[in-house]
Amino acid sequence: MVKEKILVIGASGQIGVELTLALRKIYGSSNVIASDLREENDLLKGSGPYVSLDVMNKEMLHVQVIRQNVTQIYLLAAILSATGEKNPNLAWHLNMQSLLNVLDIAREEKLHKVYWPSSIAVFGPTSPKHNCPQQTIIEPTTVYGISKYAGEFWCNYFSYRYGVDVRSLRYPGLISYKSAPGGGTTDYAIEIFQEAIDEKKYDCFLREDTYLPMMYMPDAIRATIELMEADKDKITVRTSYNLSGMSFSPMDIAAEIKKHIPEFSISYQTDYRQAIADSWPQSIDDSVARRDWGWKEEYNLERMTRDMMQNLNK
Ligand code: NAD
Ligand code: AKB
Repeated sequence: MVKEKILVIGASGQIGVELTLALRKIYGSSNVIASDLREENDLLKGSGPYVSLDVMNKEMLHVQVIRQNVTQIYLLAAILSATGEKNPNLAWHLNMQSLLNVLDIAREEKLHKVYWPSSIAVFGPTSPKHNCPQQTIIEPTTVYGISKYAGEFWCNYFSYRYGVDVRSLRYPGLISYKSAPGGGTTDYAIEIFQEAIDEKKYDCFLREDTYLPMMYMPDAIRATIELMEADKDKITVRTSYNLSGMSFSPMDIAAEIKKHIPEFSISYQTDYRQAIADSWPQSIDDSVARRDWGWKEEYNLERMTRDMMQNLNK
C-alpha cells in the first residue's frame, strides 16, 4: 500500500474535526496533519499533528506540502451560504482562491489525491425541486452557490487537463453534535437540538414547510472516505457527485424531537435565509453516486434524532 500523508485544511470546522479524526483512525495519527486559520479544536488536541495555516497564502501552503511530504489534501476552508450573503466579495475570494491554490500545488507536486466539497447550493430556483438530478439546469442565486459551481468546473478542468485526481461531493445540509456549524442556511437543524434540550423551545428562521436535503455527519464522513478510496476508474464525475441522505422540514424535525421531549415547542420567525432555502431543491437524486461507487446512507430522520438526543444528553 502506498504511504499517504494527508493535509486537512479547515480542520477545526464542523466537518474538519470529525473527518480528521476518522482519517487518523485509517491512516495513523501522525500521517494526518490538521490545519486551520483558527486555533486547534479541543477535540483534535493530542490526537495528532496540527499546523496553523492560511490557505490563501499559497507560498506557505506550498512550503508545508513539501516540508511534510504531503500526498493528499482535503480542502474544507470556505465561507458558507448565510455568511456569504453578508460578504459576497470575501466569500467569492476565499472559496475560489483557496481551491485554485490547492489545485495548482497538487499539479506541481503531483499529489495522489485532492478532496474538495461542493454543495446542494449549486442548484438554484430553476433546478427541479424534487429528486434533483446530477445533470440539470443549474443557475445558483447565492454567491456561495456560484463559487461552488465554478469550483466544480475547476476540479473538472484540472482533472482532465493536468490529470489531478480531485474528487468532490455535493453535500446536503449536515447535522452533527461534535463541532459547531459555520454559518449555513441548514444550521437550524443543529441549533434546534441544543435549544430543545436547554430551553424546551426553538424559534426557527425558516418556515415550517421548508423541505431541504439533509444528512447526518457519520454518513457524510463515510461517503467522503468511500469516494476517496474508490478505484479511480469508477469515478465518472469529475465536477461533483450528488449525494443524498434524507429530506425534512422544520415541522418534521420538531415532531421527531417531541417524541423525546414532549414539552418541546417551535415557533417561526423567518429572515433572509428563507430566500436562500427557497432557491434550493427539496430532495436530491444521487443514483450516479450509488451506481459508481456504491453509496448508500444509513441514517433517516428518526435514527438521526435518536442518536443526536443520546449524544447531546451525555
Ligand atoms: P466550517 O465553517 O465549519 O469550517 C471551515 C473551516 O475553515 C473553519 O474552521 C475556518 O476557520 C477555516 N478557514 C477559513 N478560512 C481559512 C483560511 N483562509 N485558511 C485556513 N482555514 C480557513 O465549514 P464546514 O461546515 O466544516 O464546511 C467545510 C466544507 O464543506 C466547506 O467547503 C463547505 O462549503 C462544505 N459544505 C458544508 C456543508 C455543511 O452542512 N456543513 C454542506 C455542504 C458543503
Ligand atoms: C449551508 O447551508 O450553507 C450549507 C450547505 C448546504 O452547503 N450547510
